[in-house]
Amino acid sequence: MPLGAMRRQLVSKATHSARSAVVARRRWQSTVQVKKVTDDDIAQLAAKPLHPLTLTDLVQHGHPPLSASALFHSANFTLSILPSRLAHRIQSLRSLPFIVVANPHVSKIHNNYVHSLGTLLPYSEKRIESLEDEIEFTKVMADLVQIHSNTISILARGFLEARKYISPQEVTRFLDEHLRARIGTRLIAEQHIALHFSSKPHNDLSDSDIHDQDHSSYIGVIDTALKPADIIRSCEGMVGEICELRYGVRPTVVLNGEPETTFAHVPMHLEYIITELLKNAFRATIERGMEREPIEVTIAPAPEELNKTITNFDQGSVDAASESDRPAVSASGNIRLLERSTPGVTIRIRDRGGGISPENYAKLWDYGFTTFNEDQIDDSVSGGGNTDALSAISGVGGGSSLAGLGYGLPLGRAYAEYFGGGIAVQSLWGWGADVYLSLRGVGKIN
Ligand code: ADP
Ligand code: K
Ligand code: MG
Repeated sequence: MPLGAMRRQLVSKATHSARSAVVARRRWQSTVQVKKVTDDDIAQLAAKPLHPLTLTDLVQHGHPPLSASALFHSANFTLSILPSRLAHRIQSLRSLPFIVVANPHVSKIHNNYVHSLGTLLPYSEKRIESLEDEIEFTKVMADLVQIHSNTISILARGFLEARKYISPQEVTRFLDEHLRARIGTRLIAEQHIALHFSSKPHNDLSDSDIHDQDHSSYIGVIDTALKPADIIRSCEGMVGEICELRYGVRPTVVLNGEPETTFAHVPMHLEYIITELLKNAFRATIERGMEREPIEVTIAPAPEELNKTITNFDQGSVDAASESDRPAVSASGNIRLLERSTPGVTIRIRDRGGGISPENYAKLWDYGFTTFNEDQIDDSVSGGGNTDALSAISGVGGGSSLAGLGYGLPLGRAYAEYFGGGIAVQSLWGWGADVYLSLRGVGKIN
């Protein structure tokens, strides 16, 4: 098909009525081919050395809109690293105690990985060099992102059901590796999808659109001028809504420090972390009946010298080899954009919710550790309500519950550490908690 016709077809697919969008999406998903995955396939792929993801990988194709050849390059790069990553995850799931893998929820996740590998295998022998293939491949990426979107709540349910057969420490060890690797895999797939939709061939771009894209702060899923204050305000609204709907009260947030700060990061990641930290602070505040005391959020840009280099790995993941510092950006066109922002930021969230007991403090980072008990929070507000741990889980992802999974802190820290940041919790038992979230700008170069 000539390029112009292809472009028109895609644009009409992407922009027309909701009805045709639904039809298009259904067709989009149902056309993904799946090949049978053998144990040999898995063993061979898992034997390959893993490519540790770096920022350079994500921005190497240059600033959008990408040309067709840069887009093919992105697809081939993505294709060169995903199959072995998936194979490693499958092996890691298979090495859990048998009775745990046999749990229907854990086994569903295992099967999802096998399915995703099966959708990639048909491509493993060829290079993507035509727009047709690239479109098909992007469908595979969309399928991959979609099928794994509920992984966390499903695994949480599985491990909760299997808790007699596996210790909290073993669960934490497995999930720390698994969920960190998942962050990288999703990032690679989502980056290709984002670059696809903002590329020249797949967009009916006029000259002025191209001009707009050149001035956009986005490179795929990375916002090179991300403003934490905006994310904090929108997460405050969302978490406040949950409080209001479920408990009839809404703590407030006072934002201070340097709210104008911007830096380069992945907005989806910051949003996840801030939501979890605010949920914790709001919950503690409500349980203590301290809504009159605002939660104080301070934004402090990191001093220049703190962020000389950028490293960006699947940290904590045993199968991702550590790598020495690499330059952040090789694609020269991106350097100008990346330098506009500060090298990093620390955000302190201070609440008057009573802090954390010394006994619980040691368990904060265990996946599944929670003190959430909906009755308690209901009692401290108005009374009523009765929810067990399993039904609280259904709130995850949808975000309709303030807590309950016990995954907020450890997973939040995994996201923060992914690009070299971290989370530290200080507790003044009987008074309140200070949570320090530090993040490095993913694009700072020297
Ligand atoms: P969850 O919120 O689902 O319980 P988290 O990992 O987010 O899981 O937090 C684990 C536990 O840490 C909470 O149940 C709570 O006991 C404690 N915690 C976290 N943040 C705070 C805070 N700001 N104040 C008091 N306790 C906290
Ligand atoms: K926890
Ligand atoms: Mg929480």
